[in-house]
Amino acid sequence: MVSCDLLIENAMLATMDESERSALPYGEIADGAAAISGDRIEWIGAMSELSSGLREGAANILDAKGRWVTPGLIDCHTHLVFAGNRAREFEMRLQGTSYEEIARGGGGIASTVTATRTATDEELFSGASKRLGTLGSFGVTTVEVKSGYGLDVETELRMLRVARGLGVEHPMTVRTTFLGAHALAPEYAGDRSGYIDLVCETMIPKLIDEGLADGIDAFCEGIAFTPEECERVFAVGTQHGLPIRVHADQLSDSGGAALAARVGAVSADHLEYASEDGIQAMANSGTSAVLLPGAFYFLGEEQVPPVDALRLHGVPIAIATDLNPGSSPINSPLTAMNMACVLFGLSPEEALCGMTRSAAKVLGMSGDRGVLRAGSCADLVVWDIDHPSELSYWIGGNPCDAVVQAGTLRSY
Ligand code: DI6
Ligand code: FE
Repeated sequence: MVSCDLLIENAMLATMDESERSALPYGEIADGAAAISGDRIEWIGAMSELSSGLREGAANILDAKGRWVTPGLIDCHTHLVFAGNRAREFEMRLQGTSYEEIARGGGGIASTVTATRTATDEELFSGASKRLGTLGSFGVTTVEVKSGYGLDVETELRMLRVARGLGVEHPMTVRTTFLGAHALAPEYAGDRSGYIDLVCETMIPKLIDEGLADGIDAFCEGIAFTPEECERVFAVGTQHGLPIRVHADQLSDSGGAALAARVGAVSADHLEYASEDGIQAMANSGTSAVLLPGAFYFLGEEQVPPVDALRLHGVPIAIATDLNPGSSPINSPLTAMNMACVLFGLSPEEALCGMTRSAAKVLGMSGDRGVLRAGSCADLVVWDIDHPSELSYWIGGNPCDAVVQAGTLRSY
């Protein structure tokens, strides 16, 4: 007897699957159905091709009533574990002080570091939990979470443990990234290489021992670390098999894109100031771009990332919130998609691809997440919209009607 645990029927499917028979935008299958068994999509296609046996054998049926169904959204770049907020610095910036000036004056990332170090694990967890819940309410099923507001051994490890705990407590998939090289720890002012030693020789071995990180990242920038300093960190990460991410060329052309290519990074993120050569190098090394329009918007930046060059060289483009208290206090993937369209000139289809298929690639989950395909993980969202372009169109509001996470209907 053919059977499945859940059948979603009468759905407009935006499969986002390039290999899908449908050559239509969004990998559309009109009047479609998806049969789910366990945590997998067992079958997906047009209602007209659905076998009567599969329908009769379905333990549960969800009638989408013509609504759109997409893959679960993937936020592949967040800093959602932190304490405090930086609303006072926001006021200062509005009065004319720049983000870099605040950082160089001891504020910025350093002020979140102070708040994070003094917060208890419970405080860190509950703040991050709320933010994760909000992302989940917008159809996010997979989230990447970075450390980087501890900058000492104990707090970096605590942040990663809290992030791991989020994945246990929430019905969402959480991937962790170690970002010890986010800023110079205040104790190491004047001893940059001493801090990089601490990251490489103490922090990384400890987090590897505890299995706390799925990837490694560094902030390559004038106010953070040089390409050479980042490379030292990445060399040790690579020894331990951690995929590399790079905060690259956000505020200046710091050679971040070229660095990402050189070290074989899975992604270079931000890229506002990336050079054409850097983009070409990324294409050659198979490095994806992650664009973070929330930070561009909130910092009032003017130089947009080289989207045409990314397209021209065939570099996959992911979009993420960069959710953090300093440069991107944005808790909605849909608002980030809207900004990617309005500020960076992406099409709504590119923006949705950026929050699904391309984001999955960045997290090493190609094929399994970010597309609706037989055999892939059953993370799906049912939306109250007439067309998927609406996901990038509305500013505010939340058309998310239902989320299936790994085959189970989720309550938020
Ligand atoms: N770039 C960013 O936009 C965030 N981190 C980074 O490397 C900002 C983090 C912060 O200001 O707290
Ligand atoms: Fe970031």
